Amino acid sequence: AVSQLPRSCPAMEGTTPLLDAEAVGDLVLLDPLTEESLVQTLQERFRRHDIYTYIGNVVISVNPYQSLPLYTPEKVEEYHNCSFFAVKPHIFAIADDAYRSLRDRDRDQCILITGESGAGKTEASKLVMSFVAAVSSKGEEVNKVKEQLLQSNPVLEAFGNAKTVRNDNSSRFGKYMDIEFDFKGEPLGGVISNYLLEKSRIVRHVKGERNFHIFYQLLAGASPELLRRSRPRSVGGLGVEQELGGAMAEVLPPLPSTRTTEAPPGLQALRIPEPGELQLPAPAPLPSPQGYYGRDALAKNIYSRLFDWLVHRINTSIQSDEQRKVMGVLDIYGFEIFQDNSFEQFIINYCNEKLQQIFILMTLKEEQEEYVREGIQWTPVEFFDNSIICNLIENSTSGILAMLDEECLRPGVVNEDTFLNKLNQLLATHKHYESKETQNARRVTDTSLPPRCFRIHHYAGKVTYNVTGFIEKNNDLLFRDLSQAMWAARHALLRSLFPEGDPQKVSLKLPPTAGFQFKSSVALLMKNLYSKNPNYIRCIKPNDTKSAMVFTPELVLAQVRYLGLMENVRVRRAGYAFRQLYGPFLQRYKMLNPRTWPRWDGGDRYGVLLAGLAFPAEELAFGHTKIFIRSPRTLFDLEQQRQERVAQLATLIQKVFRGWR
Ligand code: AD9
Ligand code: MG
Repeated sequence: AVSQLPRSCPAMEGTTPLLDAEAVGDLVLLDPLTEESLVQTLQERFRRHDIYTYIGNVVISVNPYQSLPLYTPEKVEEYHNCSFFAVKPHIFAIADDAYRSLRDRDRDQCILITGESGAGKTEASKLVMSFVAAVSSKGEEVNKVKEQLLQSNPVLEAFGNAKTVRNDNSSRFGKYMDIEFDFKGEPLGGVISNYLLEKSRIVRHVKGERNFHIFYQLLAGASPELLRRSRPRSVGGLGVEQELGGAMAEVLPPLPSTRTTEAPPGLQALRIPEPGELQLPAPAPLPSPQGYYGRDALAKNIYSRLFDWLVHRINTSIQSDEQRKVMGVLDIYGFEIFQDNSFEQFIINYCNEKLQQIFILMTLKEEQEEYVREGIQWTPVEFFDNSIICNLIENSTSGILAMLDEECLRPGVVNEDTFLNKLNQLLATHKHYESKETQNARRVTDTSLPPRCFRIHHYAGKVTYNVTGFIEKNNDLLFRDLSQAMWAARHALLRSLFPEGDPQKVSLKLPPTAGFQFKSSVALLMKNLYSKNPNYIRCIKPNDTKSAMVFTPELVLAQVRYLGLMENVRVRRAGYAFRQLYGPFLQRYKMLNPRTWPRWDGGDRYGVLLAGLAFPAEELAFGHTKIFIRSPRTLFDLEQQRQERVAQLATLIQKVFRGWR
């Protein structure tokens, strides 16, 4: 009988996907909130293939490691112009919300995607891009732009991704892409910035991993005849074949001499036809350690500069002259805690520390702005401010990076021991810094901290860094005669990659250190992000075996910690856990009050409804357009009452129908 009811009857409306009692779709509504309940909820949802969960407007995405029917054209349609509360949590819902806000409210957006290696960041960034491409308007010109934007992914992945133990398609660089739109919301073009390519992979990688995809693709795609000529296949679409083709021919020969534990198949085939040509790049006799160093530094430099050039080249083809509105998508390595952590982890974790800082600042700012907009009293929230840790690393006089730079520039014998000593002296009392020396001074005996190490208490956990290699990696020096040899190359592109090799332009100034460059680009990125409306996608890897349907709670818990999700929930519900526009709220709960349902008896409906619901006064706040509910429990009470009422009504209606028959 119930199936004959008119569609608009409230008794027919299901539970909102967010208020699913066993596995809430929004963790802000989790009650009680503990690490355990949070992980359990994610697990239960994962079991049901509900891989997306919210914390307010933050999406958590748990990698399903299988293809789920979640991204079909029908799904795009479902989430396009969707009402956030009426549909299941989804990455498309966030993309849609961001896109609409950009198009209709003229607010620049940024989408920040973080998570550990293999958690699904790159897939998420591609889903966002393809959703925006699908819902924005069509037309020949626009489609060409969209195609170019989407096509930049495979090119960058070929050169910047590699198989690692964690991920078969691991991005070995950080990427930020601004997609530019006109005032109607049509894509015009884009700009890509890249961060910290893992160039050491060119000369060394661990067993079971591979070098960058491009080398295998070149070899797999080339005919024996082509291989003999060392000319690769075109990369298609972006008009870079000519320049790149020649460049790769120059880049390929040095590879056989590099130390890879697993030589890519076929690389041995390669010969240097005229060994005489090696005379120029090998001008100075060096003891073997320096010789190896010079060789590796050259290979790394050629590749990383080529990668920068490629990004620049893609930018020149996708950049538009005008831009009205921007949506930035950031796909960057998450926090890393390994057995051995070195300079790279230090830099990556610094970046994540900055992202956490901006996350807290922006979430609080956004909350505050919403309260002001809605005319609601704002009470400041207690939260952990990680500025102290950011400062420990980046302060321009006493930060760890500054001290490292100082050590790198110091004349005379420099080594990491003097660097560590300096840190120990200057940071002896810093709450977030620890080493064997400071531990001794503080009379802490912790046998887990090895020599030559310092430990930082990051927001996401304690990480022990070994200083070995810090100075060399930060200096990142290329012998001058090598850059001069490259500058003398006949190949125009190769030559252009080494402008400092021009003997006319010999400068006595040392190039900026790797740490300094990274700090500056992070600062620029933060400034850029801060000017935009943030949207977050937090990716979680459910297991270490890339298996579908396996959820390892301990692994997830560790990520929940270093993604700062508990803090995230706390900040989100610091004021009011739940908010909704009056219209949908009234629609949902009007049946709870005989004065608002089935017929409204006049007057202010919200007032009438809420007066009838008998809430403690401090549980509610009334904004200009939204109602705010302080604790999840109140909302669940309300939902409970609604469920009971729905059941009651259903029985009643069935009785009536039976009476008719
Ligand atoms: V890394 O830091 O670049 O090493 P990501 O980028 O976080 O890492 P990636 O997006 O590359 O991870 O995802 C890893 C693999 O997980 C993909 O190659 C897919 O096989 C799988 N994956 C990720 N997201 C999804 C998804 N939404 N649906 C199905 C997925 N499979
Ligand atoms: Mg990736």
